[in-house]
Amino acid sequence: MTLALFDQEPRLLLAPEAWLLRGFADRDGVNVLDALRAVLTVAPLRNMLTPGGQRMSVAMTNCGALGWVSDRGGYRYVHADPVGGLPWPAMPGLFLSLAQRAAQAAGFSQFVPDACLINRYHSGDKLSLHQDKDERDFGQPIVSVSLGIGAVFLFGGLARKDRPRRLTLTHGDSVVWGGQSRLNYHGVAPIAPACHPLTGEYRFNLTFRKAG
Ligand code: MD3
Ligand code: FE
Repeated sequence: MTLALFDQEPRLLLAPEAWLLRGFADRDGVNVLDALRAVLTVAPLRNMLTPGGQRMSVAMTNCGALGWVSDRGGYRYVHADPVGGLPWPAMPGLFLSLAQRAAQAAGFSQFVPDACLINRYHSGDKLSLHQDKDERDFGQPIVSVSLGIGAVFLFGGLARKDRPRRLTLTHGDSVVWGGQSRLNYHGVAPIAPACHPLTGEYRFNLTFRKAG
């Protein structure tokens, strides 16, 4: 129970066409995590190799028609899970509706994601500064949903040298990046050890994209 007086501004403009929706997924958190657990039994989390041959600290998997993968051959979207060769599990209806509602709240009314990348972070895990540019149409926004323990998100500019802003993302926060901010550099600082009642020592991030 949170007193309304203590609520934060629910819709914060981070940059042109980039919105932070604090607590957007709060009411769906338990159900999203239930659906997530079902996905993970079909497509287990794994630590992918970067094209340079380094093992990523963040564990990843996907649901939806397309899944993002990285290996010695590079970054790409594929229809089948390389672990087992079967199609990625379908995107749960709740994931799709959550992503579409978040996109709508940020002014993107026609978002139909076909890919959901699932990232799991533990203490010390990080994601180096990068751009998301493996998708076909940069006119499509990206929706992210954070669950579990918090993270310091690094939000840079269009050039790698632009000093990133640091933004703490906590359970239920959603961010929508589109238009002029679609190709901004971003990353996640090393995760501090913490515990969340619903996810234990982990942070999960769902990233919804229209990849194909
Ligand atoms: C800013 N994941 O998997 S998406 C990724 O917390 C990734 O795991 C982040 O970056 C995470 O590629 C959350 C955040 C994101 C996605 C696209 C963006 C931020 C963005 C596009 C432009 C600017
Ligand atoms: Fe990214």
